[in-house]
Amino acid sequence: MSQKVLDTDIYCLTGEKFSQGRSNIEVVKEMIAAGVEIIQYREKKKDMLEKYQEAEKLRHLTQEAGVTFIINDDIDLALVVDADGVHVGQDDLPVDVVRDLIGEDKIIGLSTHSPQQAREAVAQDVDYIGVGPIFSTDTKEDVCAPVGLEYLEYVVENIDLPFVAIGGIKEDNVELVVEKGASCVAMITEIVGAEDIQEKIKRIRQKIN
Ligand code: 3NM
Repeated sequence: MSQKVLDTDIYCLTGEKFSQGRSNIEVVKEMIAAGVEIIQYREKKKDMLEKYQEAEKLRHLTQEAGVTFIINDDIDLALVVDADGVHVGQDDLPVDVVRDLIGEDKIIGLSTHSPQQAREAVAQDVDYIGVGPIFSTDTKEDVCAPVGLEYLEYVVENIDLPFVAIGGIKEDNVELVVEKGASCVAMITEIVGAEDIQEKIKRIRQKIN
């Protein structure tokens, strides 16, 4: 599973407060219609009942479309909606504990922000890592300062794990990230905040490929 998990160009995440009044459901339908192959449900501020109800709907939509569906942080939620995996951060439960809970067949993604964290991830049972924030971003609270393209270069050269570049990536800087060797890029605001999400994804894709 791990070799194929990020075998795609764009990794989309939800973020309802940046979605110009559209619901996560509407936004995800647009992402799917645009041909996105991996989507992460990320809602830090909603209560669990609302997250459960949304994640259930998104699971059905993604399943019908054959889209990989990842849940941010909540292992219990990932299990109850039968998501394809979970994405955790450095301050969440340790990866071996997450693996015990979620089982062998699910994907585990881990956010990393430094060469040391990337090296540690290699020694753990993760299927892919997030590499960021590449550029400055206000989307994630408490995120560290941008690690820039340097950390990305380190990962490209030294780390044998699938990875996705994230943080402040936009249509007009995505080429820099791709030039450094990223083949999969994650974006929140640039996509969920776009007036025409499908058109935005199409243009970003043209730049990546
Ligand atoms: N994780 P935007 S940066 C969710 O560096 C997230 O691990 C990051 O949002 C990391 O595309 C980030 O709007 C926010 O900048 C990405």
